Amino acid sequence: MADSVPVYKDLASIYSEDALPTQKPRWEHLLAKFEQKYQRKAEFVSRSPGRVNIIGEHVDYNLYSVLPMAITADMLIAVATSPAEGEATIRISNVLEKFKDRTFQIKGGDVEIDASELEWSNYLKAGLKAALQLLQSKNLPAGQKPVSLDIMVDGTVPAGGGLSSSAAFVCASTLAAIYANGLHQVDKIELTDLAIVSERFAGVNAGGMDQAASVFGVKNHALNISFTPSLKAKAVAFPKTTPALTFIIANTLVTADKHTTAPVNYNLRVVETALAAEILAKKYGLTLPQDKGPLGISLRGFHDAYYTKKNGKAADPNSEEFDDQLQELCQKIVTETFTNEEGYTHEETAKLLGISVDEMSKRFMSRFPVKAEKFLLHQRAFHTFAEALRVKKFLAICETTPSETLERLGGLMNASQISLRRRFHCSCTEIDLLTAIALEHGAYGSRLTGAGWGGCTVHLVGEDKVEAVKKAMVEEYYKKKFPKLTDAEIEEAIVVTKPGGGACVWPAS
Ligand code: NG1
Ligand code: MG
Repeated sequence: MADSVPVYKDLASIYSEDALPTQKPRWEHLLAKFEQKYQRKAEFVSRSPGRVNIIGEHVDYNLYSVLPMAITADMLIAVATSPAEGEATIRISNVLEKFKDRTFQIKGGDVEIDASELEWSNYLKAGLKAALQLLQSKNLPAGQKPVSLDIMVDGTVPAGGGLSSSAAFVCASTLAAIYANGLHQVDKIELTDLAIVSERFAGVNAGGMDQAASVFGVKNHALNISFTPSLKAKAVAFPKTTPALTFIIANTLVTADKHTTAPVNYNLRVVETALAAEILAKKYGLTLPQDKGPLGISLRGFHDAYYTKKNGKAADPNSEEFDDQLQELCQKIVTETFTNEEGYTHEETAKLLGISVDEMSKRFMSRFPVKAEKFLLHQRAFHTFAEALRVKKFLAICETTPSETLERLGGLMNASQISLRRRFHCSCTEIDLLTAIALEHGAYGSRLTGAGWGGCTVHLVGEDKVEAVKKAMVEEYYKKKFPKLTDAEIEEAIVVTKPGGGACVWPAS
C-alpha cells in the first residue's frame, strides 16, 4: 500500500514534547517573516529533518542496508502560491539574512542550475526541478501550468556538518513544489527517489540513505533502510536498557565540503568500490547486473551474483546465511583477490580489469572525476562487506536485547570507527580526538557519522553518563581547540537528540 507523506495540523504531531517549547516560537517567527516579506500569509509549510547515521557507513552506494535516524533539526519551507501568467516566478528568502534573496523563473517547465557554484538557492532549485519532472509525468489536467511561488526558508541543520542539511533541504523543497502544484498525496518512496535525483542536480553523487531517512523518519525509532531490490525503510525500536540508551551528536566543527574535496575522498571511494566489484566479477567469470549503484554496479551486485552461481540462488538478506557470506567475502574472497595492501596503480588496476587505462578512465572516472595515484581496493572492499555485517549484528542485538546490550552495540560502533579510520581513511584527527574523549568518559561506542573527513560524530551513552561525556567534550575538545567559541556556540555543537519524525506538510488553515 502506498505510504503518503503526512499532513499535520498541529506541531505536537511533528515534534516530541521536549522540542515543542523551542519549535513553537521558531515557527511563529518563520510565518511572521513570511508575512512581512510578501504582505500575505503562507498557505503551508513543508518540513524535512536532518539525520544521524548510527551504523552502516559508506555502504549505501554499494546497496547494503544502513541504520540512520531522523533528528529534530530540520528544514522548514513556508509557501504561498499564485497562478502564473506566462512563466512561473519563484521568489525565495531565508530567515537568516546571510542567505540572500533570490528570484528566478521556470522556463519551459524546467529550472536552470549552475552546480559548479556553491549557492544556497541551488538546493531549492534542484527540488523544484525534480518536482516538475514528476508533475509532467503525472499528466496534470491539460492547461495546468506550474504555479508561481513565494517562499521563506528556515533551517536548523548545520551545513557541512554530516547531519545532512542538504538532504533535508532537497526533500523539503521537492515536497513543497509538489504540494504547491496541487498534488496533496505524496508517496514517500516517490518523494525519496525524486530527492535523490534532485541532490545529484545540485552536484553531489549521493547514495540514498540521507533522503530516505529524512522522508521516512519515525519518532523514537531508528530506520533500517535497504536499497535493493527496491527502497524500503523499516522502523526499528531501540532496546530498553538500564541505564537508558542515549545518543550524543558532537560536531567536530571541521567542515567537509564535498564540492571541493569529492575527487579525492567521497567520489573516489565510490569509484574504488565499483572497480573492486568489477575486478571480483571478472575473476569469478561473472557479469554484474546493471543496478542502482551510482556507477551502475555495486559490491552487493557481486555478492548476489557470486552466491547465485555457487548455490543456485542469492541468500535472503535477513538470513544468517547472508551474514556468513559477508564474513567469507571479506576474510577470504577480498583477501585472496587483493593481495597488495599498498594499493594498485592505474596500470595495474586496468590490467586486472583486462582493459586499457583509457577505457577504464572512461568507464569509471568520467562521470565523477577522481584524483588518485593508487586505488586501495583491498581496504575499501573489506570495509564495505565488514560494515554491512556490523549493521546486521546491530539490528539483531536491538531485536533480542541480550545481556550487555549497550556494550555490544557500542563495540560494533567502535569497530566501525576503526575500520573507517584504518581501511576507509575517512576519519581525521578531530574525529579521533572526540571519539577518544567520549570513550574515556564512559561512552559505550563512538564513531564518525556521515561521510567523515570532519563533520559530526555520534556516541552511544548511558543516560547516567551524558553530562560527564558532554563536560569532557567541552573542556578537552571545544575549549582547547576553539578557544574563541562562546558557550552558546559550544552548546549548539553538542546535541543530545531523540529520533524524530520524517517529512510532513503543515497546512496553514
Ligand atoms: P553526508 O556527507 O553525511 O551527507 C554521505 C552520503 C551518504 C552516505 C554517507 C556515508 C550524500 C548526500 N550523502 O553522507 O549517502 O554515503 O556519506 O555513509 O552524498
Ligand atoms: Mg549532504
